[in-house]
Amino acid sequence: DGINVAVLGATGAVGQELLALLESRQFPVKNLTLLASPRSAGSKIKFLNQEITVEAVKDDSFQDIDIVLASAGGSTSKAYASKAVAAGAVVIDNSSAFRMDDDVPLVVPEINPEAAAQHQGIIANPNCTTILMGVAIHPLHKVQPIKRIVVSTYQSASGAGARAMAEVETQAQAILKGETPKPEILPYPLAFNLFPHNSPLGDNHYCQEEMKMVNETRKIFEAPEIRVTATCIRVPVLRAHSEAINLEFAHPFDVAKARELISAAPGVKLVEDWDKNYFPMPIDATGEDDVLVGRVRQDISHESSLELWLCGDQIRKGAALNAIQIAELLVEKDLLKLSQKMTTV
Ligand code: A2P
Ligand code: 11C
Repeated sequence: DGINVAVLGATGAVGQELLALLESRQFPVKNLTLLASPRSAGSKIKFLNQEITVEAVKDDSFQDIDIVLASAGGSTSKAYASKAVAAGAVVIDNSSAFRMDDDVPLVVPEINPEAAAQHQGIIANPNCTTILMGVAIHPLHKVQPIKRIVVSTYQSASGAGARAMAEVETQAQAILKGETPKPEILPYPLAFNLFPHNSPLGDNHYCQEEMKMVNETRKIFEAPEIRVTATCIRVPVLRAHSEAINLEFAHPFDVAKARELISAAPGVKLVEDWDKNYFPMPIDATGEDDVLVGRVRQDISHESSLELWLCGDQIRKGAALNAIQIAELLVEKDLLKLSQKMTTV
């Protein structure tokens, strides 16, 4: 008994974290298949007490697989997700390829676990910035609907992958030696610098990363009326993202009540020491499952608005942990074979 799991993108930053979480959360893995590009085929990765050989993903890689955890980029997901579903697997996809498709649930287990039951073979994991913001603000939205969100992000290198993280470290070392390294993975120097997110810009002058925060939040909250504006910035931090968030409500929201709700919410930890001026920092959030929230305060410029600040591990709750929680939900609620049932009925 157990679940046959394939990790697509097993050699990447998120893939590695997926494997660590499958181990540490004792996910009931029967067989584990590790898939990546031909570049990594033949390399070995340790899982529990086994050495597993990485295979180059192929159309027929998904026979007998129950769950595919995909984190190998949108084009790889587009190429292989339908093959995996046709072979009877459920794909939990970390890319942006299917998130806004009507027949693909976009799930954050703390917010909309019920949406997972509607899957037809693919469940999408939201963008990291959206997940982190969602778990922090949904507890307030449930009590009084949010009218408008103004968010600014401070996004770590991990969001651009393992090679971007390595580039920031080597860049910093080179700069300290007086050299001027040429960026290779990231578009601009990131060490001792920052830049607006480099995803493609739309006609409205918002980049794709910013529009993900707008559209995905509305879909997960099932609240198309929420107005959202985002400014996304890449900062020289290795793996935790931060966000400054302003929430506007129809009526004033008691700040003490907001703190209470955030403290009690799953997946979130209130971290604030107003006397010591101590609030969440990316180094505190690194390696943590919870999103750290603090500086919850009344907006002095608007009576019905609150301000808050958060830091969350981009690779964990922003990606791998959320995907594993979805996998756990599928097992717990017996939702794995739903797609097969639907096609055979
Ligand atoms: P590989 O290591 O063989 O390149 P990250 O986001 O940390 O850069 O990781 C990306 C992951 O996606 C890696 O595991 C990478 O494998 C995998 N990947 C990238 N392109 C492809 C592809 N065309 N087919 C399969 N896997 C891919
Ligand atoms: C970043 N959030 O930090 C991005 C990376 O849609 O999953 C992940 C993009 C996505 O750059």
